[in-house]
Amino acid sequence: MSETETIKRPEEKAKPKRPPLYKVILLNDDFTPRDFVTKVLQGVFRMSEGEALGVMLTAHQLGASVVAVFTREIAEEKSAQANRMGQDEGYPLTFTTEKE
Ligand code: NFA
Repeated sequence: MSETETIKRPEEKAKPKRPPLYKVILLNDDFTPRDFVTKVLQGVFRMSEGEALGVMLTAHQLGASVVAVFTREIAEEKSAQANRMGQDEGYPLTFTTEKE
């Protein structure tokens, strides 16, 4: 430490804060075609076909599946975009976000 450097009180110490993370969750429904769900996951969440099939099948079998984790703004944007793609085709496809 140089002689002129300010000594910070502990409560003033620079604390690099990681932003809180939000999960995007895919919910199952009885109407949206499996192939459509898989295509949305590939397009919006940049998944390979295999990854998208795995996430789609998990939601289909268990009722819900974690898709990915992002900062709040990105999680909300991507789930809104994916929900809009379902709505545009008349499907009840639903993605939600949840703070980790
Ligand atoms: N359960 C839907 C079907 O059998 C497929 C689906 C999977 C929908 C995951 C939504 C989420 N067509």
